[in-house]
This record gives sequence, structure tokens and C-alpha cells, in this order.
Amino acid sequence: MVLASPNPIRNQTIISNELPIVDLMAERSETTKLIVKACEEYGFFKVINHGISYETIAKTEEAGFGFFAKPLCQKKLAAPAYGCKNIGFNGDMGEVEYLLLNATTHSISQISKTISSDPIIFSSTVSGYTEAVKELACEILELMAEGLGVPDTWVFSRLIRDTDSDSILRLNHYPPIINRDSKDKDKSHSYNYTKVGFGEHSDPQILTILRSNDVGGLQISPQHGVWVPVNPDPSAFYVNVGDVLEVMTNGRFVSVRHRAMTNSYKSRMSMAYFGAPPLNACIVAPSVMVTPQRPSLFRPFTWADYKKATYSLRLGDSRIELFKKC
Ligand code: GA4
Repeated sequence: MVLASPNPIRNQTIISNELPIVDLMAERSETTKLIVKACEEYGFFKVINHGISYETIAKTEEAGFGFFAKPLCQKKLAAPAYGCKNIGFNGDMGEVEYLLLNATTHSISQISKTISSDPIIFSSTVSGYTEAVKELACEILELMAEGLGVPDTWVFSRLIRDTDSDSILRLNHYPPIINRDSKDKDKSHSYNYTKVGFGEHSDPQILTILRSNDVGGLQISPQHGVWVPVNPDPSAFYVNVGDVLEVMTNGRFVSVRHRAMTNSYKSRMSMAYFGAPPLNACIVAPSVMVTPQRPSLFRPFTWADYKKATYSLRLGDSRIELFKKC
């Protein structure tokens, strides 16, 4: 069903659509097929029956909201892990504040001292969550390899299990746009008044495991100029293919472009785990992904090369293009 877009971002079609749902308790061969199809068509799916406890998720959400509720001057003490409105280093901005943490227990424990007055609790909560979503990412990557017929089913997950993996955890807080006490409330007649929280981009890493509270805002773009809103489901995880996985599947899986919009009245908080390789890992598709019908699309590179290119470009730029064979 195609709906006329009532939001202020013009010339874009908003499509309401059912996105793929993967049940991790379902029969394995069905699950692998469904995951492969979802990654080829959308680069995106929802996971239910994922096995991560409500408590693990709720405690981390609470720790995140607790931090974002602090006065700005206190939050700034956590810089550069904390940022407000700035995205990357090249002038991108959004209606978002965030915590960006290296996803290792040691690093989380160090940075927690600047984030929380109870760093031991904060650190054990966030590390527990990070370990749980990392395991989920590995399980999904192994199902993907199996579904693709790659004999070494650890070929993708090994990169994020590596102790030198460059994975990160990001908590994004999107404050509501309309402050009921201010003159902004005049805008409230426009029932979904919204702004871009985090602009259109693809994720550079291997796989992203995303969870948000019950406030919508995430949209994916399966085609240029088409946006599909993703219904919030705090009990589920959303998974998207990153650029490195697109390369490692020789273009079979798509690294979907997506963005996050703010909500008029409610705070949205998302927690994204970005599973990444070690800096020195060579990114190349396993041989079964390359056939005479599907010749190799990308030249080999290291994650350090890709990360450097990522940070030298703007948020919405396509980085993967730079690594295509001529
Ligand atoms: C998008 C995905 C992750 O949030 C992120 C972002 C990173 C950043 O905020 O520092 C980037 C962005 C993201 C891609 C392009 C570059 C780098 C901001 C930016 C302009 C942490 C990541 O790895 O890439």
C-alpha cells in the first residue's frame, strides 16, 4: 500500500509494508532460507524469540535513559563518547544525542567512570547487554553462512568473535520535537511533525543489531526515494546488513540505507550494536560467493582502509562504491 507522505520531507514516497520476521525458534532450514531472502531483498529483518532476557534489555535501557536525563554539562564530561547533534567529523548534524562505546568489557569499564556515578553497575549492565547481542549477531551470521552454502560457517562470525574486533555499541537518544510548554506547541496541529534525527546512511560494519523503545522513527530505504517505516517492537531486535557483509557476499546481500526520524512528543532511544572486523582483517568474499555468473565485484581491502574512507566522507555518501572493481 502506498501512502501520500504527510511529513515535511518532500519528494519522498512512504510505503507501508510488512517487513520479514525471523523466528529463531523455528525450524533451522526454514530460518536460514528466510534470512537469506530478507538480506537479498531488504538487507533488513526483525528477529523474535532471540533468547535475550527482558531484564538484560530493560536494565540497559534504564541505564541509557538515566544518563540522557542528566544535565548537559554532566553529559559532556563523557565526551568524546558522548555527542550531541554532531554526527562524525565532517559537519553532519541531527536531532540526536548519543553514547558511542567500543564494545569491549575493558573499554566499557574505563569509560563508565565518566558516564555514571555508579560505574561498576553501569559497566556490568552495558557489558552484559553487549555480550548478549554479540552472541546473537554471531548466531545470525552463522545462519547466514549456512543459508548461503558457505562451507566454513564461521567465516563471518569469526571476525566479530576476534578479541581485536572493532565492534561498537551506540545508544541514540532522540528527544521529542515539540515541547508542550513552548511556542512549538503551535506546530502540534501537524500530527506527525518530525525532523531527521539521524540522516540517511548505510552502516559500514558487518551486521547491526538494533533495539529501540516503543517509539517509532526508524525508516529503511529499499529503493532510492522510497521510505518504509519500521514499527517499533521493544521485545524484538532489528538486524541490518552492513557494507562489509555486502562485500563478503559479493553483493548478494544489500547494505540497506536507513534513517531515524524524531517523534513529536515522545523520547526515542535506540541501542545499536555494530559488529565489526579487527582493523587488520582483509575483507574478501569466500570463494563460493564468486562464480563465472557472479564475478568478484570488489577489490580486497582491510577494515582499517574502509574505516578511513568512511570517516573521510559525509554520512549519506556511498563508501562501498570506492571499493568496486573498475
Ligand atoms: C553510521 C553507523 C554508526 O552509527 C557509526 C556512524 C559514524 C559516527 O557517527 O561516528 C559515521 C557514520 C556511522 C557513517 C559515516 C561517518 C561515520 C558518521 C559519519 C559521518 C558509528 C559508524 O560506524 O558509521
